Amino acid sequence: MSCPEEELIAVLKAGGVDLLATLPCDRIRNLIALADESFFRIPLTREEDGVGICAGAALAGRRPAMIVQSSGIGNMLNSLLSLTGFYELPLALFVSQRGIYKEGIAAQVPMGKVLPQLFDAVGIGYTSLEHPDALPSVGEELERLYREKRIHAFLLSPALWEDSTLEISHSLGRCRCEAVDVERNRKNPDPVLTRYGVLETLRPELEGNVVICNLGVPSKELYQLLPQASNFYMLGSMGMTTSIGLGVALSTPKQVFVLDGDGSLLMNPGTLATVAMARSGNLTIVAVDNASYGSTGNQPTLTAGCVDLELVARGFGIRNTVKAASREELHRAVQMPHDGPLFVHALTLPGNAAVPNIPLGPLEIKEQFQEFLRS
Ligand SMILES: Cc1ncc(C[n+]2csc(CCOP(=O)(O)OP(=O)(O)O)c2C)c(N)n1
Repeated sequence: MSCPEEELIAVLKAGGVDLLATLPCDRIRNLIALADESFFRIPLTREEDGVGICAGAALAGRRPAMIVQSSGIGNMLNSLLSLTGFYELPLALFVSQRGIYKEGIAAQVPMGKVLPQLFDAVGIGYTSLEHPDALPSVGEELERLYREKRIHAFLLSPALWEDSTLEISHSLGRCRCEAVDVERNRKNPDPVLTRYGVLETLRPELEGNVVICNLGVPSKELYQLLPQASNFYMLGSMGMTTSIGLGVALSTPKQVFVLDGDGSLLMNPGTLATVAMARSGNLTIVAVDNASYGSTGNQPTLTAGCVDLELVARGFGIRNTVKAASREELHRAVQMPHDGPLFVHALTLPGNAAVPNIPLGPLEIKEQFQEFLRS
């Protein structure tokens, strides 16, 4: 029996960690699920937010830690340096280091591989953990970093979990936030389709048009259903779907569809304000809201409880918004006449179709997409 996840949680407990801020990665889905049972855990919408929360907690005397993916470090760097490091506050970072071991997603390599050099360059100490035998050393380092009020990163190789016998059934968790009593502009229709069902339904409208698609399973599902040159499949850069779509819409007269996700939009909601300001009439954003981080194990996002993405879009100034759940509502929604950008809040059930990886590299995706734009 080997359970490095349980061992690591035990080390954190013994080290006095009393606040955990997390954003999921597929490789540490079991670790995060386990952490939920043992810690006061804050699920984040953006990794950088966790740096602020942990700084506040450290100011108040807590021993905070974060569990994130290597890509998330890119979102955190400025705050790590100009807040946590600058004020000499302690923070333990547990980083699922992608791109270094049996990596299936090429876009994980650029950030994951350079992480040690990056930490060297900015003066953040780190320990690479590749085997469960190394876990006991985490405790000593934890004690040191809280005593000396430093940031220290523990780089968790996917090899660490390779022989784990831990089995956790990933039933959809509940969002713990209180449902805020926002005045809803209309009743939310009940979801009936999964993300795949939404894409299947919208296939006739997407066909022949520019489609910018969210990373992870959404892009794989789109490729499976409608592999066309006018699709831009995101392979990384979570949070950028709508931003990319806006950039394209501002630069072509063609119709542009964005297929975004609730987790990704919550990572960069400010883009909706920019969309409202830019007023591109050729832009339709379909926010596929399955109330979860579907691609990394269905961990609930805050749309499961207190966030209504349509109200968020309206609040940022997008005037043409609509909710849709059924096939009929979806067709009607995307055909709605709109004089500025259109925001379709597609309420869906969680769940991923069993689809393979996209057999295209970034340059192939780019070149066929650019050729379509020139046509
Ligand atoms: C900066 C960053 N943090 C975390 C991840 C890991 N990650 C990849 S996809 C994903 C979930 C995206 O959720 P959502 O946008 O709701 O789409 P869904 O898969 O649910 O359709 C996460 C957390 C990442 N790729 N980049």
